[in-house]
Amino acid sequence: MPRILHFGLGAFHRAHQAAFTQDAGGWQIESVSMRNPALSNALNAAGGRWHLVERAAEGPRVRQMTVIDRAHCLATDPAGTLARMADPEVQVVTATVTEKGYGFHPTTRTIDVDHPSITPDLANPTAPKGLVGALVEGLRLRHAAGHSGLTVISCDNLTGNGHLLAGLAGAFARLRDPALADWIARTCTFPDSMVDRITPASSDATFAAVRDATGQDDPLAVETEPFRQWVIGNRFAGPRPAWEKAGALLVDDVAPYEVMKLRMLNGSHSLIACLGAVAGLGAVRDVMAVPAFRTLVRRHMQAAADTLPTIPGFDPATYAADLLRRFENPSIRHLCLQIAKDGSQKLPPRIFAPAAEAILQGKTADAFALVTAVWIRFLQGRDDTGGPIAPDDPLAQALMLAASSDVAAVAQALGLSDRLPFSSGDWRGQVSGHLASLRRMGAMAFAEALT
Ligand code: CS2
Repeated sequence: MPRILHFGLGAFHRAHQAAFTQDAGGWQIESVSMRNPALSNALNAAGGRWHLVERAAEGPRVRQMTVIDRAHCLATDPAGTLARMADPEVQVVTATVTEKGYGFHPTTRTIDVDHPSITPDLANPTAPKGLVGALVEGLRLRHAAGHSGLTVISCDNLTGNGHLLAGLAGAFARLRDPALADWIARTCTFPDSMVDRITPASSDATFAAVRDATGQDDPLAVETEPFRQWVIGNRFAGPRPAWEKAGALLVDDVAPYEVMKLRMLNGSHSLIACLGAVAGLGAVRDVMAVPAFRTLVRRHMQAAADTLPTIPGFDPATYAADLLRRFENPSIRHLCLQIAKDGSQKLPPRIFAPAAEAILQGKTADAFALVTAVWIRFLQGRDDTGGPIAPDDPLAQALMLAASSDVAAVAQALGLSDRLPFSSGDWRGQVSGHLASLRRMGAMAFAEALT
């Protein structure tokens, strides 16, 4: 049976690509945990099965998932895992390793050879730990075995994710062997893809929902919302699952969908998450229940929509109304701290890119200055009641230090001082203004004063 090899065995993969693939039928997935052998072992012990809880406002629907038939761990078994890429049954590779798992320079989006997910793999390329090194080693084995190229699909929230990954894999391969890089460029494709399904980390409530519905304890259970969307660039190197049967959209150009989702959904999510953390609220739905916060979120969506290209058949107002409903879903407890994690990696495509475009077009970018201020306020490490906040971010230390100084210091810590929007003094002034008000008034009064 044709197979997908997937890198990144987290909850999002088990809620999104796995569900689309199971519903499309005809393909199986082998999934790779990047670091954690306990997860791959547990999944293998369960025969690859887990329960997916889809939480509609009316109540949960619990599904048995069977599409993964084997799991691997890259860290503990790199050779066994990557040998799978040399099996002709494997025709598609997918990946969810989060933004920080790629290893690119924030300004040029080219390979960063000093990045923790790249450097060790260049030194030890046959036992890679990161996505890019793993892809290149797997493709090297495939090429040596004389098989055709593969389709590699990034499913992370990055602008031009496929294009980005193609560039990184190509550059990494070139550093190892230019002939391999040429073969990859000739025979493999890296379509862009836009993925969407809100998937909170599993909790006791997830396990209780499975127990109530099935009488079974399933520590591998994952919960998610009913909504799901997958838009994939129609550029395959070989056979592919009939994902359109499961509702995926195969299109020539994913870019407009990607920016729409990153700016309207993910950008609003980052605002909600940081507002919630600063105001001492736990989950997205709690933030949405505060009228002044909801108004700020609605306005942010409007500002984000104003930066988008037109997509035929797409109505930003309907999309925004649907997003507000999804964020308000009373049966999903999506923690602010989960979304606020890794802001240094998430804000560039969600907030800084639309801000830069708005400034270049001579339009206001104040909505994006506001989110940036709330994020910096979050990085200051104390909520409005004085309770501690511990930002989880690869740049946490430098950012927290910078956040106690000013926006220019934050730009420097990000390596983005010379780039729009940070290079605009007016925009930095807007961020500083919002930041001062947030500190003086607290997030709640700040939002009320603006609405
Ligand atoms: C969220 C996303 O954690 C985050 O940064 O914004 O994971 C979001 O829930 C998904 O992209 C929804 O598809």
